[in-house]
Amino acid sequence: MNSAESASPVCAAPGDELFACAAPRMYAVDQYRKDFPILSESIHGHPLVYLDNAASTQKPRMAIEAMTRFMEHDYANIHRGVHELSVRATDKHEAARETVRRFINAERSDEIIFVRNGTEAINLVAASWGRKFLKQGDEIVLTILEHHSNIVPWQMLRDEIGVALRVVPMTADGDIRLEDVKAQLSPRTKLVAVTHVSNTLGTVLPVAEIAQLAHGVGAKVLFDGCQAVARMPVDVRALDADFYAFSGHKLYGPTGIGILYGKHDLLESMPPYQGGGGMIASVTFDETTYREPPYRFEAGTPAITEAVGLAAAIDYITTLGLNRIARHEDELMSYAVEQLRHVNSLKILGNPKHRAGALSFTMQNAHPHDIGTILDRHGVAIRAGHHCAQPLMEHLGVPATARASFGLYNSKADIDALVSAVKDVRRIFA
Ligand code: C6P
Repeated sequence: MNSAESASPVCAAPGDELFACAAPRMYAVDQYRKDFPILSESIHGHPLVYLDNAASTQKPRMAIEAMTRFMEHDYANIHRGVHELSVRATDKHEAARETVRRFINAERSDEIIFVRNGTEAINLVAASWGRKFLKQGDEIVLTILEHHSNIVPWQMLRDEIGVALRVVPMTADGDIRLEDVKAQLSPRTKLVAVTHVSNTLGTVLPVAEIAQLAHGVGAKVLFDGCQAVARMPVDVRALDADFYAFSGHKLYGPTGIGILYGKHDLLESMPPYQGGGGMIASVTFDETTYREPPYRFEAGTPAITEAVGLAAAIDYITTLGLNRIARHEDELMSYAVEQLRHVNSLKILGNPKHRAGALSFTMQNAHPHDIGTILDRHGVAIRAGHHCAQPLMEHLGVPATARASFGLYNSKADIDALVSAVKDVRRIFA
């Protein structure tokens, strides 16, 4: 059974759009949960309540089985062999690229570069595009909400080249306003690199409008889509993204694989990021010439099995429908905010207009790590820490937060378990 067959109770009608059901039916969360074997685990004697999806999502059986099947029947290295298995593996790897292209509605599959994760995707842009096209005095605009992966590569470039970083502040609610973005733009702005969804406050940024503003001053845009792609339809052409970066493991796929999307003309103008096998047209000891994108940026043996798994995961969630997943998660978020608001001594951080995925909170007298540890004893997995967003933590005046984050398989019963466990924390630290 392939992933489309097994996950198709809802959107199987011919003519269904990629992201929307022609005839939306009930969101069958209990049914989808069965597709994720790990969700039937018990933790400390409790059924697992997995609310750490912003860190990494669990894997549907269809993705696990696709990888096993590939390794048992089709596995070999790609591009280099004339033998049957190498041809099959190459075909599957390229088919996965096409699946990703369709998923984010890129125009061409050679705009899809396989990397290790979202972090590597951003580093690739900094090291290749940044080094070639930026010079001292140029400016890169970020926001206060960024993950370290979308801060540190630009700081490294600042230290190397002398570009300046400008930071868009947020409102007291944790929103990014377009006027505040505009205030940071100037003819010196060469890149606006912002997250699509904050991994800490869950803020959804107005990225299409940000792209318009950035392009208005002649700058390129890079969107960090790590927290967006699994929970809302993403159309890189509608967003007019120049670059879009994300990880496979937050998209119900395996670790070790991520994606950099780049507009074709931009990629064509960029030099390689790493040298090695697979990315060259010819090599002599005097000179090397490089292949066209995306291969120019894919030195060495890539994560072949993982590409197959990622494609299966994308097939799975596409069949469920990204719009339906988004609506389900929006409902869960509203329910969670409503329930947690009533817990004494608990403070939810931020109140953005549109919050997706992640909900951060603190509790009086209890350190977030204590909260996380006690919740774990109840079988509830959340994350506690700075979430690789230390500048945001500093701005919020906290060293860390507790963070619950949702996935397509979470239910209101999971939120009830969270609230009940959080009340136990309150009781212990009262
Ligand atoms: N956030 C979390 O929030 P990697 O590690 O490369 O797969 O993803 C990095 C990354 C980049 N941008 C955003 C917005 C992210 O949320 C993340 C990963 C995880 O728990 C780990 S800190």
